Amino acid sequence: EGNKMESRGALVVLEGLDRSGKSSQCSRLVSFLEGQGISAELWRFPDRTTNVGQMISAYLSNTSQLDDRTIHLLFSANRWEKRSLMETKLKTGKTLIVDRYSYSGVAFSSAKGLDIEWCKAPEIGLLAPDVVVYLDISPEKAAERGGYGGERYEKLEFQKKVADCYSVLHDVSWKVVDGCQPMEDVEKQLQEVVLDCVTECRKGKLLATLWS
Ligand code: NYM
Ligand code: MG
Repeated sequence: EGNKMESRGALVVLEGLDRSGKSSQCSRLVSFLEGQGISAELWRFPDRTTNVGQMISAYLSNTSQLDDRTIHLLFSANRWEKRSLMETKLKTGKTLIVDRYSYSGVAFSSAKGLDIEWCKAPEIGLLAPDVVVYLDISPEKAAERGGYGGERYEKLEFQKKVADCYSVLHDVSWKVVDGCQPMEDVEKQLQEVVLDCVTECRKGKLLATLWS
């Protein structure tokens, strides 16, 4: 029998340009939390393991071509197909550290010129993160970091547009961490933000939905 009063986990989202250091920081964060006795899991979007995720992956690796709105909706569907599992995990006390979420969806698609409100619409009703951490790095610095992997979107000119779109989405609740600092410093700042967030959720902060 589970304890019905068990506190929920926190929904933590890391956002940023390609090569901003999100993926490394997300895994470090999960290890850190587990070391603190906080049950946590690493999630990422796109989740390439599902059927939808495989279509996205083929698009990103340029082995398939899709209309801009079509791929936008697939990215969104990839979050919708995980929504109920996400909610269950949070309610059973797991903290989820999520590498990209709806903000990537909106920033990357609106960087192509799609209307931002149109981009946000399919995200409405997804779970709202308890905290969004933006790993801030200039597109130029990101490009210098050992180059990109060669997927679609991994081009300096496009990343500049993505950075502009993120700055439009950005609100006061976001925690901005300077991604150019030494890895250990970024790590420390993230730990602080996330521990505070976990505490708030344990105290009963309600789970909300997008777009808020
Ligand atoms: N991306 C990611 C989108 O365009 N829309 C989305 O909704 C999400 C979640 O996919 N360049 C883009 C951003 C990345 C690319 O992500 C693959 P990653 O984190 O490199 O696997
Ligand atoms: Mg990538």
